[in-house]
Amino acid sequence: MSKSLPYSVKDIHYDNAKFRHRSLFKVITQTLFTSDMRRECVSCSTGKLLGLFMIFGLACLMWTHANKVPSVSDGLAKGIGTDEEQKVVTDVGKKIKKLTRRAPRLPPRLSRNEKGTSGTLNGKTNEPDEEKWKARQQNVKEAFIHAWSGYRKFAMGSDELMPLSQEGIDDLGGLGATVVDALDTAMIMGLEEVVSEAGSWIESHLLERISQKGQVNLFETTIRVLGGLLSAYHLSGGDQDMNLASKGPKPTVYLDIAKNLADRMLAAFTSSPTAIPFSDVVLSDFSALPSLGGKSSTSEVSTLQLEFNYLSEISGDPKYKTEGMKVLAHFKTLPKVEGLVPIYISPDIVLPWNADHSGEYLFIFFDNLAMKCSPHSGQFIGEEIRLGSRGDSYYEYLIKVWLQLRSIQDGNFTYLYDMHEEAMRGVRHLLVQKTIPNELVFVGELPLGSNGTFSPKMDHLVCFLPGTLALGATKGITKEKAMKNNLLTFEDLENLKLAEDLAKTCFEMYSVTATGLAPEIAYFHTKEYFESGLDGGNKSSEYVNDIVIKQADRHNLLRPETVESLFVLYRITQDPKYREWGWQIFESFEKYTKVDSGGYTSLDDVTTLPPRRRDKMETFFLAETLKYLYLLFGDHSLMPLDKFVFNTEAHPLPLGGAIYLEGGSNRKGSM
Ligand code: DMJ
Repeated sequence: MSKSLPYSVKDIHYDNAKFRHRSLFKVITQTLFTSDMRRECVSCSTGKLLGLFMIFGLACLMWTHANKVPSVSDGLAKGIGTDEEQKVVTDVGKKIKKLTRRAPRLPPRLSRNEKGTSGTLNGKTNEPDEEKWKARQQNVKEAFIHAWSGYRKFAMGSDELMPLSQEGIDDLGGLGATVVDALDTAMIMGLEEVVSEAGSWIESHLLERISQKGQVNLFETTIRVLGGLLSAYHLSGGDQDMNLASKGPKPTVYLDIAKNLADRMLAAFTSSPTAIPFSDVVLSDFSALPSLGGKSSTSEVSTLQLEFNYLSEISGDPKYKTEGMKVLAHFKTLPKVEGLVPIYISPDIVLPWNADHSGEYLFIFFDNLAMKCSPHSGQFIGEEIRLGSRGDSYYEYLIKVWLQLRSIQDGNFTYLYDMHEEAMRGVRHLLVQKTIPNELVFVGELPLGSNGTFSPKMDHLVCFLPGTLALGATKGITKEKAMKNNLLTFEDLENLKLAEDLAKTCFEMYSVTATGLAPEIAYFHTKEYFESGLDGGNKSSEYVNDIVIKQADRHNLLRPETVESLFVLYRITQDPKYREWGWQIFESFEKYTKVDSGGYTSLDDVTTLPPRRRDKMETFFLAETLKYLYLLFGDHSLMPLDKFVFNTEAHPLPLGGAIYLEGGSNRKGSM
């Protein structure tokens, strides 16, 4: 059971005298002879000197009194003095304790700068400013309505909208992914009509689709469809035995469909010979298969647990959590590079002694039969390490699953917190570098090609990391509160600093381009790497020479990671600059990606004006990008980060409360 946060153990690493226990004698002598005092004493007046002696005398007096305090056993044996006397001795004891108390690990004070930027979350409301943000939040709501109406008009029931062609496309297995992904954003925004349309479609069509559809990707279906259903269940009051939605289906509809879907997806876990699930499932016949080539993405297999755990919680059936958590328990046992992991993993079996290791594949011989296997068994494949594609949400779920399980005091999973800490240390040590000439902080990749060196390349996907770092540092409460309560370790502060530096870089990836929108991938100017003529097109940006954007990486898919981190950082640091950055990004989306007839489109090249357009509105634009912007501009009491954990597709799941207990009953309704 992890009743308290694992802060105190960190103390022992600090080589700083002020963190160690000090005797009363040392406290007094150190107070008298600190360097400041010594400096003053060179010219001190007799008055000051007398003052010092008085303090010393008083302390000695208290010390003698304290020594007279009888021990508890003395008291019991002899029956100690009057109440009054006892009060005096206890007070003196307390005073001494105060004097000898360990100094806090870090001063619970904010710098003047931090105080100055606390904004409205501090309790001091700045009304005209709040009006401005309310209006901006309304703009985001209108953008969502525009996106939804395009989808509804041209693509209702398809996975995604192609806004230029004005038709739908099924790229995600044909489960109407946009409907389910968008639903909880509409609930949060209070858009009853959309909730009713999406909810009714789900009620009338989704079960049928699930039972008829063929192969879908386990990860995409979990984070978008299962995650969307679970969030809708919670937000409509399901786990409180209420129906909060005035329109649309009853919450149990979402839960029943979620269970049906997850029961089919369990095949990915149960068909695999190892703890690593297969990448795809065939929904119609409850079967599963590995990806072509047998490699699974590390991020995919480790980004299912928030959803499966919550489903166990609300359904009362532990099987989902059991299967999902086996994966992370297996990851715990695997060798890592300072907590960092390769981006591929194999779900295959352990190889027996009679395997031929000579080629790319292994051949196992049984009599005259040869069996072809991929070369590992539930082990990582290759040496590519990155926090971008195929690696990203592994690092996101370590801390989020820990937060989820901590909130139900399930202490069996503290290893997740340790893995998170180790990984973030690894990021800081092996992957963080600064650019030339302006020292932007970025997170690169390992290794570059076959020579195994660092690559100064960062996917936009990595921009989830500032949010994850900040969440891991304060566990969702504000930095101010965490500092007041002395909850931040030195390492937490380092992670927060990296979060803020990296968020700036992510924002500059937008502002350095002609459109104000980030490319899919950026390279960074370092001592070892630069290519001229590949800037973002905004010559007035201070960072035009720090960021290199290659031809093939210039697209923008309406991705959410940067605004997600801005939202989390705003909630945690209360620094209003994050809202302003978010607003600039939103304005660029409005200017260059909005399609008049309905919907928003991804772009082919963000570095030229007017930008070439692609023809797709990804589901995460409604599920994540617009939701995070709406929350960023809104009141901090909406979806607080210490009460909700967002899955990687921005579907909020409640922390604590009605969690299923192993071997026990479902504590439904105890939120
Ligand atoms: C989303 O589907 C999820 O956030 C996922 O983890 C990776 N990225 C896309 C959005 O960019």
